[in-house]
Amino acid sequence: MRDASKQAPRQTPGGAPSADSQPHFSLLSDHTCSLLIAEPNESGRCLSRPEEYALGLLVVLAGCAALAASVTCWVWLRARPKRAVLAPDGIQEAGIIIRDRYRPPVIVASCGIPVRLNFTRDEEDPCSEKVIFPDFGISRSLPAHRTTTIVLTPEREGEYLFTCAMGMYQGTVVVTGRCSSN
Ligand SMILES: [Cu+2]
Repeated sequence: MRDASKQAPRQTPGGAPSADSQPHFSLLSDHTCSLLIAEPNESGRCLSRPEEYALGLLVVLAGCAALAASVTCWVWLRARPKRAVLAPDGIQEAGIIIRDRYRPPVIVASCGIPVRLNFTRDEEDPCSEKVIFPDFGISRSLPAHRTTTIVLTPEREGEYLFTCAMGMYQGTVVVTGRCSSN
């Protein structure tokens, strides 16, 4: 829409064009506008400096908030635990992909039922050649690009760490629920 104020140059009372023959867009008075900021913006509004700063700050804050939210979301998705699913043979089962880390890093399992963990090593990084479950006395070699199955039977509630040989990759089996043995 054409701004009615975008009209012909103002005329001085005498009829001759004024020295300031630029079209005048401002909602504020010419004088206020020129005091606060040199030029009106495209929408025809004359934004004062404080207004512009506030707007800029708002944009930056909104950007930061959006970034923080997406980082939180990403971290949450990455660390989201996976529950082992009861297989037809009565054993709980979960798959873990190894690529730069254990994916997912947390497996939730019920107490007193054997847990079958299928490790698929999707890399050749020597870091992940072995997986170690210190609490179960298990140390197993994992051939690259293959799935290796490890079965453990947690008898107590708790968190059981598993790592690569150097401890750089870390995962946890979280055992919950009533343990039949105690
Ligand atoms: Cu390692």
